[in-house]
Amino acid sequence: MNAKVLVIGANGQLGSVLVKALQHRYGDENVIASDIQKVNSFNGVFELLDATNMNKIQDVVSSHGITQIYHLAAILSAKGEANPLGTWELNMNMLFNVLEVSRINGLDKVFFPSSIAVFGEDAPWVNTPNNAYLNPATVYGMSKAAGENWAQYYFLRYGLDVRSIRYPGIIGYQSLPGGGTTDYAVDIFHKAVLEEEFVCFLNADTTLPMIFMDDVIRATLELMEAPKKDIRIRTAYNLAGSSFSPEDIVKEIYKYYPEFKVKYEPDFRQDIAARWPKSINDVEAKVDWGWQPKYDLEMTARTMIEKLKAQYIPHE
Ligand code: AKB
Repeated sequence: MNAKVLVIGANGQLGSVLVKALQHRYGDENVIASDIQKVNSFNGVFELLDATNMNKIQDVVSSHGITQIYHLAAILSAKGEANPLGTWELNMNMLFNVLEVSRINGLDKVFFPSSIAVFGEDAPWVNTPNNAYLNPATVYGMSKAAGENWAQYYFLRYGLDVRSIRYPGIIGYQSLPGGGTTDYAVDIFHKAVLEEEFVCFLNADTTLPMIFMDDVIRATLELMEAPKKDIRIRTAYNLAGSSFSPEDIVKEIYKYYPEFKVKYEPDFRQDIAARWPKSINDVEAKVDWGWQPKYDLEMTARTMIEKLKAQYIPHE
């Protein structure tokens, strides 16, 4: 049977890019993008969908004959701290609705993104293994750690084929992130290309795991298309691109903009970042479904600057 894919959270940093990749893969008519608002420029099939409403998810699944859901909607690490109980409620409620509708309708596959935010102070900070101890310190991280276990529960108990990746910070030129601790790593490139000063909310030497958007999209599709028997981890797979700090990015930016100005004004997001790993061991993803990243920092910076320049200054 042909895949009919529903993307929940299609307007987000990842969703907006993933929808295009899925349209390319399965055909525009087989990808239903959904979010709580419609973006005017969107091309394709769209449904207004608030994932806290299980009946509405059910309606969309029934009316389009959905076979797979990519559930990308969540409140991220930094924004979540403004309203811890509300964030827990929202993130968990949406996930439960997606899992239940998927179970009841016997969907083929579900994708649920996890994050490096599941790790806390007691995991090894360098080369953090997949099975490290999880004691997240943000409500977002707690919702992802719990969500991973619910994903595994639905697989073990009901046979629902839920797959998940722990995303590092995602850097892409196509869309803007919102509410995350790693958002600085996108904003800094926009400021560089606009030749404006950048105020960084992390310390210069705060190294975090990061990944380029094209690698993330490829990883997500590779995981979802891997044979079921190869998916040995039913919580979530660690995924690594490369690891770097604000000052490492600034060094790359200087190659293109030697006058670039940055000042460091760490805020509460520094405390969040300080409890996350510096680098990730993703050997299981490599062994189980053949994951290999392509973009290092140098390629990421070059591509970001080229693409953003073309967006901001199209005739140069
Ligand atoms: C965030 O910073 O909250 C996210 C993430 C690492 O999951 N980008």
